[in-house]
Amino acid sequence: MVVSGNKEIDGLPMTNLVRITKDNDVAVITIDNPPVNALGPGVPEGIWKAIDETNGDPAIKAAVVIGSGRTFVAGADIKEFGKMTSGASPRRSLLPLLLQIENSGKPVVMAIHGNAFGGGLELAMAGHYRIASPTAQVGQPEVKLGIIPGAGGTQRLPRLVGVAKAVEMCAEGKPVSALEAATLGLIDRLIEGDLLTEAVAFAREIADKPARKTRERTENLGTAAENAVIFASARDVAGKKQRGMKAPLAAIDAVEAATKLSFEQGCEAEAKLFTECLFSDQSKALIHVFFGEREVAKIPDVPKETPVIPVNRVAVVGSGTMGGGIAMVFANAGIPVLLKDVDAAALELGMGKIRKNYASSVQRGRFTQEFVDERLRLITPVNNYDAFSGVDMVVEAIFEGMALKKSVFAELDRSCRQGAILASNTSTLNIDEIAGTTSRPEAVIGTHFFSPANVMRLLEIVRGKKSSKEVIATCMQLSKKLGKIGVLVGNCRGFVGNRMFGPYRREAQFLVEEGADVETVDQALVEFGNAMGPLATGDLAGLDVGWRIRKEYRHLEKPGVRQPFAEDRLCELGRYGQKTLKGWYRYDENRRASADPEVTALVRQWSADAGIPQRQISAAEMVDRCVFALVNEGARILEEGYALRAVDIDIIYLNGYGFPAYRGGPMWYADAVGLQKVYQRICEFNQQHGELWAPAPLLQRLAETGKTFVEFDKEQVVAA
Ligand code: T1G
Repeated sequence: MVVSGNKEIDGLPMTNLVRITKDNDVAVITIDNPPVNALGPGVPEGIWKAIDETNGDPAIKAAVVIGSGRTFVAGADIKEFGKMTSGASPRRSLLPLLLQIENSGKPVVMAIHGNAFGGGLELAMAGHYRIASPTAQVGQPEVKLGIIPGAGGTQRLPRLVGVAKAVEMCAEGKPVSALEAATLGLIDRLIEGDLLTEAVAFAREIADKPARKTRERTENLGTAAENAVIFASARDVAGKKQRGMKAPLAAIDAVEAATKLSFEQGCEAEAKLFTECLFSDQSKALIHVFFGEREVAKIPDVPKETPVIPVNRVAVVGSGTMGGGIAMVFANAGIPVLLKDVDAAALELGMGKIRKNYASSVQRGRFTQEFVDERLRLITPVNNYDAFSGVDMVVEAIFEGMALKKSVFAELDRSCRQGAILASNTSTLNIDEIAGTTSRPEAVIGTHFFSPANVMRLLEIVRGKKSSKEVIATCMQLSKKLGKIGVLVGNCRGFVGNRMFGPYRREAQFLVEEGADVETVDQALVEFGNAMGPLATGDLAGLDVGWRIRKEYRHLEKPGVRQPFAEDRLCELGRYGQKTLKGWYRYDENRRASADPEVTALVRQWSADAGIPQRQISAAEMVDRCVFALVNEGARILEEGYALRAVDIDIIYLNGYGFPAYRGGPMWYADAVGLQKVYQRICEFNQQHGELWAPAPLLQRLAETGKTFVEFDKEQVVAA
């Protein structure tokens, strides 16, 4: 039974999610399910009813399907997936609806603005024609949720755009602009004017012409020989770019089915693969990530309505690697930047790096030369604070030293207008102490970018004791404009990400000191899914950075507690990592790493001197030691309130530390392993290695009461 309107269908409350109106001889079917017209309960039924009405009305010659509000259709309703995996009826399945549209006796024109994603694009492909606003985007992003298109997308898309492009779109999940879609044959016409008016005119134009059904087209399906090459290369790319993920490979299998089977059989193959993916742990983790990325934007005591400060001009102090990268981030978002350094020589060095960076982006085809020229024009090098009175925000990105930072902030306090945001990119220093040197601590906040700033998506926004709500709201909103994911954290040493990274890297060192090989430790974590091993990461960042910090904070270390020594000793030997071509590994002039027997010999000797027993360590223990160290510290951070939710920690780790998205982040991973198991393992490590492994009280409590971090987060929301 399918009806629309304000009725109840099989116990489902119905609102007016799909409207049908008539423009003389054209039916206009409007999907109105804010915010993104997801195909949630009631929408497919409504469209079905509207198509029936169109076909039943002799005065109607064609139909237009259009989305109300900001977009066409963003796909199936992701919130419903949990219900599907727990066995709800597939009654609302989209496949039959799409066949019904395709079989419609009257041609159906899909009019796309905003996004046609996932089920939205599948819906559009079942129409006989697609027209779009030039700014629209279309795509099959399902792999990002750990699933594949489930409503014929893998079968219809290759029929429209060819096998190679369909494989790319389904396996990589990247959206395609309407302009590109038009050249691919996915969009029949681009509409500059009013979409609905033009769609109705277009529908009239094609009403009497024979309409083609996408599923019956075969001309783009290629030959077996051509396709074999395409699929082999796609599997190769997926194995490298999406290492460890199952959905991209399933998506490739499904598109391959389109080239080998009939449409109906292909859909069956797709459905089987879709179900396998939907029930996988990877998909649950990735859906957690999808909602988590949106959740982190919600700050309980900084409501959505909080006024924000317009940020139209900024300044960055310090033109080193971080400062230069941050200036590029602002310029890429179209915001003019003053880039300040001490003198012309320092500035020329900084600007040179920026130019080089942009040139390589042009070379790799990421940006056009025009785009880069325009961005470079937005960056003005300056060697004094004279023009700072005209900026809305400053990001300080100088060397990590408190005295120096304080003098910069005192200067900013003198030079900047009241109301401007004074941000520090510090990764370790106390924001409140920095704020204290100004007459306006409410304007001071931490904006901790990750290196390389123009590439990494994470932005830790560090809330000082006095940071105002306006300043926080502005930075959170700005992060989105800058293409970053902003996560609000509290002001503790290392903030959230680096505070957890300390114990993680500490354990990697311990493992080597206990007898594991450097590359075996890294390999274990890479196989777990991390982008890089912990020791190789140290070499990349520079081992001397941590060494210097440790020296500064040595007085805070508790006597008698085990501390790693290998990295400090490597630094004493001048082995700082990649920059000295020697660290945990040795590097050739192209910075290609190889194992260094000298390091093995040195560590073995140091361990023998320290009396550390040497043993065989399994890959599983290596992963537990490093990852549970993250979890334990994460639990402390949560309990102390420096992160708002466990999911915030997950989002930090996925976007700033190369943690595999398909594992959902360290806290989600711990839930998936089971907190009781994690807690037990941490207790074992505590016995073996002492106080550093004292279990976090929150972890203990959750484990003992059979709860999860997800449940902890829900309780926080209720409490707020
Ligand atoms: N289902 C449910 N809720 C959704 C949703 C969806 N598909 N898309 C967005 N939302 C919510 C989101 O959680 C947020 O809620 C609000 O809408 C605004 O989103 C059958 C199986 C469309 C580009 O993967 O990429 O189709 O936080 O903040 O920046 O084969 O949302 O306000 O409460 O992101 O303007 C495939 C996912 C589904 C698209 C808009 N589709 N969405 O971005 O706003 S699977 C997707 C997006 C599928 C078929 C398969 C983006 C967007 P809240 P937002 P935005």
